[in-house]
Amino acid sequence: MSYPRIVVLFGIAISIVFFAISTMLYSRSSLSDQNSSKLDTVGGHTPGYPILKTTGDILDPTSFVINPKNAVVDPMKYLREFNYGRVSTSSNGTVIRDFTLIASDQQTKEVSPGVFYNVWTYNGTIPGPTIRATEGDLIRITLINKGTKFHSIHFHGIHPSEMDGVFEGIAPGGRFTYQFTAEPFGVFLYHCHMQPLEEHITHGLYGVYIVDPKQGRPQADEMVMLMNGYDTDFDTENNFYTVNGIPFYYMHHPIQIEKNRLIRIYLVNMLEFDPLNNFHLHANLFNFYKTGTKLIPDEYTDIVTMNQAERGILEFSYKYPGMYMFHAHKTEFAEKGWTGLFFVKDNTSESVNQNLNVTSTMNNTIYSKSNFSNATNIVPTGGLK
Ligand SMILES: [Cu+2]
Repeated sequence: MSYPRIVVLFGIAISIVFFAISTMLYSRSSLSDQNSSKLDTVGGHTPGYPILKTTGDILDPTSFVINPKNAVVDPMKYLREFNYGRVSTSSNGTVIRDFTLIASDQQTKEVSPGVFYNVWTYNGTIPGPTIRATEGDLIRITLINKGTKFHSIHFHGIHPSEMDGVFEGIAPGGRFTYQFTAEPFGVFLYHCHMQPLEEHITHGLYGVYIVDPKQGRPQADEMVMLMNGYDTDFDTENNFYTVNGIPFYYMHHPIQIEKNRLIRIYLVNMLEFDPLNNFHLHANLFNFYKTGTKLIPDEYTDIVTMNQAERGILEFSYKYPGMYMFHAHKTEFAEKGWTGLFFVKDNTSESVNQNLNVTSTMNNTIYSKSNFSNATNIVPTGGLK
């Protein structure tokens, strides 16, 4: 046997032994790792599944520290704030409601802790103020454009062509008064309709418009929820998803409601770029009134899915006290901010669930109402109930 041949055979033998030993060691370490805590931390997922990719987005921030002055909105105030306008009556008895909306497009606001974004707003907030009237009222909305681009307001509902806010843009420095009768009753939206449309919408020029039926609806704890998103890196995909303007806000500040009390949510989907969005309620079901244009519910369910601009009214009450989640049942949206909590209180026994209110007490000081009322850039529409 020649010398080189011995070297080759010896090399092969060494390789086989090395392979056998390493295979044995690998399988041993795999087994032992299943019992160690090492793999438990892989993206929070079961070993073997891909690690959660965030494309650099911030997921639920553990310390929620937006300075209220920098925030796009105070979500707790927005939740139950309905603007009824400056009210007067015409000679024939028609109720007239006057509103003022100021469009701006040069502010930079914090949409998630540490993430600043050029917001375009009506009256300084995203979403813009909720406008509310009763069917048959005459609505007059004066838009003052304090921005640098053409803007308009396009209302959903029934009105003449020239009040549709589509063909005539309001120039920077200009103003225009939209005037129409509130009809029919239901939940609607308004938004800027200037081109490029997706740019004007994704930057924040939208809000909710509610028309009440003449006979009213049953007494309830009423709230508005508008679903949106923010594309903070301008790739026409959203990086953050929210209900009422700030990701995860209601996770850190649960919405307090009472046991057995009727809750009514006016829900609107304004999400740009993603074709669908939805709302799922935990441990409960709700009556759903599509577009709110009928007094008989269309569905009794725990989830409703909407395309952009779709909306409806949800009615429910909680039978048991405690903390309940609501969120988009599109996991990506939920994990990027569209998640919140209801804290159902049993007023008949105050002590129940005191210890459940952990997350809300944690951050109340940072986001207190008094801090928000000091914010100077929020413009009144001219009428709160
Ligand atoms: Cu616009």
